[in-house]
Amino acid sequence: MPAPRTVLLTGAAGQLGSMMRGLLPRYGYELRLLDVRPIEGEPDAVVADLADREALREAVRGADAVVHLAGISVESTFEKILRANIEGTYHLYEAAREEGVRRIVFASSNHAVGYTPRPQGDDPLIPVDTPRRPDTFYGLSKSFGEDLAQFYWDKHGLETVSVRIGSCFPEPRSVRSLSLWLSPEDAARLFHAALSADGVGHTVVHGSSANTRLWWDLTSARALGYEPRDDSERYAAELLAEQGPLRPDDPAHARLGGHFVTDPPLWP
Ligand code: NAI
Ligand code: 15L
Repeated sequence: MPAPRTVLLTGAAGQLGSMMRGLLPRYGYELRLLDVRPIEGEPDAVVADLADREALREAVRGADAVVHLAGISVESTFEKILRANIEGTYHLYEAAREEGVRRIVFASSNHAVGYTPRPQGDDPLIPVDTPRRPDTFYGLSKSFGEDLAQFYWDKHGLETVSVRIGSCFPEPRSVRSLSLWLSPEDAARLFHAALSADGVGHTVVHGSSANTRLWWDLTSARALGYEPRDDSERYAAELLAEQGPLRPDDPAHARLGGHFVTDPPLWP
């Protein structure tokens, strides 16, 4: 596949989207922006809901690839998750297929495998083919997105890299996220690798920096050419002093998904 140049960034108004708007052009991409919310200072951004197939078709037309960040990014009611994340991602894939887009980078999440016990002691890192164990309706929608991506590759030859993002914020916010943190700069490195690697078919990768306390295996991400440069360890002393160490007897500390595992489900 020729190196993509024009990339549609969905969810461009969000916190990750805003950081990627600043970082991805450094790799030579020309970004088109889409979000259901207007973006200040970006008059050309497409303001559209993922339910609007026509708007999606127009937005992807002529694009080489899509970085799909749009959607509800935390737990919500099943109805809202269904509309934005499950149906919305389907609409995006259909628009991409209809317009001949060759590759999507899909923002999956650690919450697709949130019930997985975190490694303790000498336990091995969690492999990327660990069974999916969603911890929320939100995590279920990411699990669906990964299956959708596999289906569109097998059925239509539309490639996807599903990035199971750990925790991507300017700085880690908790002791748990010392293990899962993906720095914004490493996120851009990983998205660039996912956009530019050859022959990805459907590849699932873990999205974290090179954290000292890493819980999951980055081999499939590195195989795309991703070379993380950041490590959350420089935040460890302060976060541990504030929050104390993770307790193995606390279910929210013992599973990958953290409090998403123990929070009660949201009903309409
Ligand atoms: P965010 O909530 O800040 O941004 C999501 C964006 O999607 C928002 O700007 C929102 O307006 C837009 N959006 C929501 N529903 C939409 C719809 N129906 N149509 C069009 N746009 C819609 O979330 P954040 O943190 O920027 O995350 C981006 C993506 O990465 C999300 O898909 C999230 O699930 C995923 N992710 C993020 C992680 C993180 O640590 N930030 C971790 C794991 C996954
Ligand atoms: C996610 O999937 C969320 O989108 C983000 O807001 C964080 O909660 C992150 O996971 C996390 O697990 O830290």
